[in-house]
Amino acid sequence: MANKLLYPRNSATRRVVSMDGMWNFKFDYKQEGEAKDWKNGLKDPIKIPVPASFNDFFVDKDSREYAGDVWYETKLYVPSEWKDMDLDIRFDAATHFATVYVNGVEVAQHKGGFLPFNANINEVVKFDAENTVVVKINNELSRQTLPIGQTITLENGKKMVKPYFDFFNYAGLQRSVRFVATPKESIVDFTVNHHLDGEDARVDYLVETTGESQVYVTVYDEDGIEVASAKGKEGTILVKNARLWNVLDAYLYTFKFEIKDGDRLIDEYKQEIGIRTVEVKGTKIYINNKPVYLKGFGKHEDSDVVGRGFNIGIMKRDFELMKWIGANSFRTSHYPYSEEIYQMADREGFIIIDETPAVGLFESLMNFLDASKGSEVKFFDNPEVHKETLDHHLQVIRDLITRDKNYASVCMWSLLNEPDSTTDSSVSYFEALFDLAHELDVQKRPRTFANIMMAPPGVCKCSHLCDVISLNRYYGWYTKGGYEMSDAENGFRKELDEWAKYDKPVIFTEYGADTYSGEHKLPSVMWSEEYQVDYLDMQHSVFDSYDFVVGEQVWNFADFQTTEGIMRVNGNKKGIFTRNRQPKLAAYKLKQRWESLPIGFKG
Ligand code: BDP
Repeated sequence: MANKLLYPRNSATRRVVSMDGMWNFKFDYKQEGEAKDWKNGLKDPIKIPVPASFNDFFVDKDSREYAGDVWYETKLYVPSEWKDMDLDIRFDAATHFATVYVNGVEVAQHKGGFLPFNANINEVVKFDAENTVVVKINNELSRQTLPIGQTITLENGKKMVKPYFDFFNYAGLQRSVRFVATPKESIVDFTVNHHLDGEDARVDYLVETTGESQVYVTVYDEDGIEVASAKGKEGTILVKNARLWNVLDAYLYTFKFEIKDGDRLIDEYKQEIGIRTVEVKGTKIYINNKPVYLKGFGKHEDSDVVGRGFNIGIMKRDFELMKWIGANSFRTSHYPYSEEIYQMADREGFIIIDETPAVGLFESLMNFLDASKGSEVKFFDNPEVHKETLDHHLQVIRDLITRDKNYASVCMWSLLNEPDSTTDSSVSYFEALFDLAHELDVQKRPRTFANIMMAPPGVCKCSHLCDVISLNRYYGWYTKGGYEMSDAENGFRKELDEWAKYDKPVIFTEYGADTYSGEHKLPSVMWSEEYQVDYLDMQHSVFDSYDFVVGEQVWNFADFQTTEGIMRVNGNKKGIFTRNRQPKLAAYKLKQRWESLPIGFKG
């Protein structure tokens, strides 16, 4: 039985109650929460908002940098009307480990900070009464967590995380929490796969339920008119004259799934679904049999004050900016994003490269910056990586595909970001990931991973596994920046000449230059807004000379928070927009370029 990951929705048979708001909260500095039974409730707590990262609310550094357990608590009132239903608390995410207690009893444990899980409370719930919900969350990093990092203890006894990645290790209940009541016999999951047939579409579907009663599927168009229907847990629906989901021209049908016993409705679940196909042929990517060129960004879920907390206003602004600038795609670098973002991408017609949280798979005793110097490159030589880390990675892929498979916007899976793909020991690890993604995804979407600069053709041992090759490249920034830019360009072209031999589509999932907003200089110098423009011009002239380069996603959409260090000025400044979502000079240049490139560029 699939993990219950359907997005929580009210329907004729289902009840969803938001648990977002102010929760009680405590740092567990002395690691005493277990011994003192905080699972029963918190004494002298402070208040904290959910959803949000806890880090940036506080004015002291110990709170912001805190590593270890934190405890959240709230009350949940459950009416007895729902006593015959299946009762779950649905966490959209809890970063990175969570243990959930209801009325003092442990009801769930979950590893991984960016995918949903349920805590079933059937056995412990008190009806017509307040239930105490306590969540213990741990944000420590290790070689077995995704993302990867280290947790050290300072001489003063305080713990500190050392991420092997370039974004702040925000944590807490960063996404919504909901109480969900579903019928005992219910729809657990469904999967759709699309085929185009002239003007029509055939949609294969599979519905998973907890019982044996009859399943019905009805499809409605955007005007609410019924256009097709079918009966049974598995089958094919014919949608005549189908209006397809196209890039920046989305169309969403509503699929209604029902379980019925005669006329009695047992369960109902509705979801908007875009009908489209995705395919790779030769060096091109096709959506609905038409070649597409990807324009857009690597992003982060990151904003002022709430950190990585889902922020519906920031989401709206980001989509408006992406439309303004002429983008058509983004990568969920470097972890699966909040589900609302995929729903918005479905509605707006954006292509998503959906990434796992597998970042930092590079051996380094220091941090991300050392890793990127390639000082030590033996991550996959470590046997334990092939057990616990791989097991977790495979579980993340299972949950990611279960959660996101039906979104039309999701057109590619990115299984890792900048791993050490240069050793023989990496190959079997990668094969396991690529095989699993292929097996689980009925739509057989292209698989990729974001390749790091130190793994060029001939050195990378895993690129052959990719359906699309994704490159993160910084010629003219990390190598040969400034007046050496012409040499950078030559090196860049030499590398691309080698990738040509793979005969696969190549996209750039990262290229960018740190740019301090408001810093101007003519002629340009590195870090100035003018330099970001010069840098992008060079990159684009290179991309445009290679027919197999079919996508460009600038690093990054906006400035974002990182760990402090000598390479970062209160965060990474490669944004085309500032952290508060205002344009830098390069935004206008990109807008000019992207508005002039047709969707089928190089097709
Ligand atoms: C790449 C990483 C990304 C970093 C970026 C950078 O994939 O997370 O933020 O470089 O250095 O190595 O800006």
